[in-house]
Amino acid sequence: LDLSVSWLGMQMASPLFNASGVHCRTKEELEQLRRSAAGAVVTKSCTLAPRAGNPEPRYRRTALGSINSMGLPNEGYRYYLDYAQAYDDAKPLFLSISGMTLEDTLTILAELATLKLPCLPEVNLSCPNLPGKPQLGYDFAASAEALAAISRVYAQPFGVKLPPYFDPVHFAAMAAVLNGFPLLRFVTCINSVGNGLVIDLDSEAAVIKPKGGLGGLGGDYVLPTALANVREFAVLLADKHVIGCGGVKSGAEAFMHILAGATAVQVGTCLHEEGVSAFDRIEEELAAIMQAKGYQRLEEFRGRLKTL
Ligand code: RRO
Repeated sequence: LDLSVSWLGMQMASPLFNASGVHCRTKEELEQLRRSAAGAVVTKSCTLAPRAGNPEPRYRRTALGSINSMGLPNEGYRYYLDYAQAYDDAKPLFLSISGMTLEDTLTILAELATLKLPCLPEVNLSCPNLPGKPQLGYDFAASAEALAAISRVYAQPFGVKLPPYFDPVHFAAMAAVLNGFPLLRFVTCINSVGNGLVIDLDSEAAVIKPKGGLGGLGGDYVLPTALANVREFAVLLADKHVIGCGGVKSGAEAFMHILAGATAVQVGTCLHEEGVSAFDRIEEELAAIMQAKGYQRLEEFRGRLKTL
């Protein structure tokens, strides 16, 4: 049985890796991912300057997943460039970038372009948790302008992290934008489902402090939305890769993401709750499902979703 994935010239021993934001803020956490069974590593989204993020509590586990309004706490982009500079491992490394403005993102990418670092950028178009700042991915014209500017300063392959979309018209509109940029080689679907409200019945209170309790949902809440986004973009972006993210907590959901068309699959909420041993467990479960179904390689079922 072979769980390996080859894409964009990279080799992954497993299709599973962390979702940006989870277990990847510090070098210690990144090293734990590098040494784990994960097939790749992606860093916490970075900004020009280090950020403390939003006031706590800002993450809560719930029965069906998680809600967060972290507010982009990170060590500043130079910290992650340092990590990438010292990185010496065959396991692919992705650098997530989420400037507070487009100019900041361009500054980071322009610097990255001058360095020959062993990492691929995942530009975050979808942070839902910055008070007063909309998710860029929901503004198609602004996304097109951002991608044009990115392509000018960074003439190398890159990817974007997208927010969830909820209407076929929006899938088509965003796909038309994305297909205009040949250096855009992958999209990661989905970021958290933004601005949910989890209420604690006993205390009659929100469970996180920022934004009056609003935060991004992950886990079981989002699996069908994530699968729909993976499926639609896998069909609409025929010569790009889709990385699945959302609701993966066992081999079953990983299999579904790949069936929907995902090249590789990220784990967020479950990794946050379980730690890096989640990768060993989910890989074993995925292998067992493939074994039971008679599949030996991921290509044998990737994108082969049946419709009725
Ligand atoms: O840091 C966050 O609050 C955060 C980010 Br940047 C993101 O892209 N998605 C998310 O759920 N939280």
